[in-house]
Amino acid sequence: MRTISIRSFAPTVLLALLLALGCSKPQPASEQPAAAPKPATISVDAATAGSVSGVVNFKGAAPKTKPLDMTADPGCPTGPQPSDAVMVNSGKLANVFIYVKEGLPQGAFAVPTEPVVLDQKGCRYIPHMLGIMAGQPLKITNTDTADHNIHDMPGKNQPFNESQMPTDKPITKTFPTPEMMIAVQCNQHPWMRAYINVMTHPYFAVSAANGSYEIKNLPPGEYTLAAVHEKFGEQTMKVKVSSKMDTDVRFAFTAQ
Ligand SMILES: [Cu+2]
Repeated sequence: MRTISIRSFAPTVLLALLLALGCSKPQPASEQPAAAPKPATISVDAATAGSVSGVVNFKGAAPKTKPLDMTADPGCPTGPQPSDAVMVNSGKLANVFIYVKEGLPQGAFAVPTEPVVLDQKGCRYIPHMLGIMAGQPLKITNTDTADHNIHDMPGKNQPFNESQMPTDKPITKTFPTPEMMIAVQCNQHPWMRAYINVMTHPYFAVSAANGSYEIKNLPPGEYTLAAVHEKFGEQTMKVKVSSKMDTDVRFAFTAQ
C-alpha cells in the first residue's frame, strides 16, 4: 500500500519541483516588468526665476511665556531662560515655517547632499524650527557639556530616540516621507523642543527674530504660500511670482 502511494505521488512531486525551478529562473531583462519611471528632475532657470519675501507680523500683545528653568542640570544655563515656543519681537513673529503649498510644476526637485544641522546648544535645539527635503541628511550635534537625548515623534517616518553625550559623534538621519511639524524632544530636558518639516521641494524658509523670510529661485507662476506656527496654526495666501521680480508677502498672526 505504502509503495503504491509513493509511486503514484512521485511524478507529481517531480513535476512540482520542475515547475518551481522553472519559476525561479531569472527572467531575461526583456521579460522583467518595467520599474516605475522616476519623475523627471525639474531644472529651474535662475535667469527667469522670481522670489517671495516679507515679514511675519504678530498683532496684539505678545502672549506671556514662562521662562525656562534649566537648573535641574548643572550642564545647562543657570537663571531663567527665555522660552522659544513663542518669540515675538517688536510685533514680529519668529520661528514661523513658510513654504509653497501648491502650484509647483510636476516632477522631482534635486535633493541637496549637504546636511541640515540641528544642534543642541544651551540646552535647547538650534534651530527650533527647520525644513529639510525628503532624503536630505539631518546632522544632529551636541555642543553642550550636558548629555542629551534626541527623540522625534513622526507620524509617517520612522521615529528615533538616541542619547548623545558631549563627546559623541554627530548623529545623521534622513526622512524618506514628506511630513509637516515632526516634534522633537529631549528625554533628559523636558523643555527642549524642535520641529522638523520634511518637504518634496526646496521652497521654504523660517522667519528670523525680526520676522523676515525669503524664498528664492521660484519659477514664475501662481502659488499657495503657507505659514505655520506651532501655537498659532497654519494660514495660506495666494501669490503670483513674476520673472525676476520679488513678491512681498506679509503674514499676520494673532493670539488665539
Ligand atoms: Cu537635552
